[in-house]
Amino acid sequence: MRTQVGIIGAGPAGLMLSHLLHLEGIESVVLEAQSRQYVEERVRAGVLEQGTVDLLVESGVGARLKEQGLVHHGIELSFGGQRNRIDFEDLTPGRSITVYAQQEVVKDLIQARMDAGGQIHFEVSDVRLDGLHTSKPSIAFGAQELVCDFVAGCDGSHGVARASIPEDALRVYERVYPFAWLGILAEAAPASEELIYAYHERGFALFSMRSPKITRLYLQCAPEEDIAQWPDARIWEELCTRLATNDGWRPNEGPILQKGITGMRSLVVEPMQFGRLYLAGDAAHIVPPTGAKGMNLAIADVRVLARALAEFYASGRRELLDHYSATCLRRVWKVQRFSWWMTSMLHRFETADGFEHRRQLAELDYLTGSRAASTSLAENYVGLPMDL
Ligand code: FAS
Ligand code: PHB
Repeated sequence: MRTQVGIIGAGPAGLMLSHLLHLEGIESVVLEAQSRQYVEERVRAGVLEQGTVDLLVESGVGARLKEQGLVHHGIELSFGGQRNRIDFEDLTPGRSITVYAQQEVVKDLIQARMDAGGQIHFEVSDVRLDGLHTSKPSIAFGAQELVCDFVAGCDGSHGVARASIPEDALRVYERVYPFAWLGILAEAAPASEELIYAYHERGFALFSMRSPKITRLYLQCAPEEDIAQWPDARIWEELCTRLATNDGWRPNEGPILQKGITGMRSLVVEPMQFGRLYLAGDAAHIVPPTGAKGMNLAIADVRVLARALAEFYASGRRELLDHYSATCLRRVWKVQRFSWWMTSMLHRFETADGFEHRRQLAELDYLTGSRAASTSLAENYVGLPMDL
C-alpha cells in the first residue's frame, strides 16, 4: 500500500490529523489496533478548550458539538466548605470551555473521514516501523506494508511509535504522582451547572458531567487502590463528604454506569521527532487530568503538524517540519506547568503535614481572592492561544 502520511492510532490526535490533511488535499491512512466500536465507546476526556472547539468548528466537524456540547463560562473551586467561582466571562472574555465527551469527538471525526472516503484500518496487529531515516519510511502491520513519505505516531502512551525510537535519541522527563483518580459515570442529573474542583482534607474530588442526565465524578485514591474495595455506597459517601458545602449543596446520586481508576503522571519526551517519524499527543506527552488538557494538547500538536506537512507538500520547504518539535514543546511545557500546579494545589499528599495543608488552603484563598491570580488560572484553563 502507498500513501503520503501513515498515521498510527485513531484517537483524537490521529483522526484530527487525517482530517486536517484531507482538507489540505494530502492523503493519509490511519492504522488502529482496536475496533471502531471500542474507540467510539472508550470513556476519557470531557472538556474542550476554546481553541479546540474553534478548530473542530472551523474544519467542519463541529455540528454535533455545537448542538450537544455544554458551554461553561466558569468553574468552581471548593475548599473549607465554600465554593468559589472562577468567572471566565469576566476574566477571559470570549473564551470559555465546552463539555463534550472525547468519544463523541472521535465519532464525529471517524464519520467525517468515512464520508470523505478516508482510509481507517481498525483491528490491525503487530505494527512495525522501518526506514524512518529514509525518504520512504514504511509501516508493516500483519502481512501488509504501508509505504509513505512521513509517519505520524499518534498511538498514545503505550504505543509502538515512541518505542521505535532508540533510547539514546530521546530524553524523557517524568513525574509520577503518589495518588490516582477513581472515576465514575452516574445516571444522575448534574446538581451543578459547572465543574467543581474540591480540595478536602480527605483528598481531592471533581464534579463534572456529560449531559443533563449523566454526571461524571472523580475522587483521589491510592495509586494501587483495588476498585473491588469501592462498592457504590462507599463511593457516594466519599464523594458527598468531599464535595458537600456549608450551604447544604451535594451531588445527586444515581446508578453508577461505569467506574475505573486512572494513574496520575506527567511525562514529556524530547524531541517529538525522529527522522520522518513525528510524535503527537499522548505518544509524546502525558499530563495529569486535573487541568483537563490531554486531548486538547493532542489536537494542538496535530494542528502544528498538519500545517508543517501542508507547507512541505505545497512548496517543498521543510522549516515548519524542522521546527515541529520545538514549536509543540513550548506549549507542552506550559500546559505541563499548569497541570502540575492544579494537581499539586488540589490533592492531599501523604507526606503533607499541617504546614503544607494550611499552605494549600492559603493558596486557594489567595487564588480565589485575587483577580490577577484567578485570571492566570482562567486563561490557562480555557486554553492558551494556539499560536503562542
Ligand atoms: P489516544 O490514547 O486517545 O489514542 C491512541 C490510539 O492509538 C488508541 O486508539 C490506541 O488503541 C491506538 N494504538 C495504540 N497502540 C497502537 C498500535 N501499536 N497500533 C495501532 N494503534 C495503536 N484529557 C482532556 O483533555 N480532558 C479530560 O477531561 C481528560 N480526562 C481524562 C480522563 C481519563 C480517565 C483519561 C485516561 C485521560 C483523560 N484525558 C483528558 C487525557 C486523554 O484524553 C488523552 O490525552 C487523549 O486520549 C490523547 O489522545 P491521543 O494522543 O490521540 O491518544
Ligand atoms: C471529565 O469531565 O472527565 C474531566 C473534567 C475535568 C478534568 C478531568 C476530567 O480536569
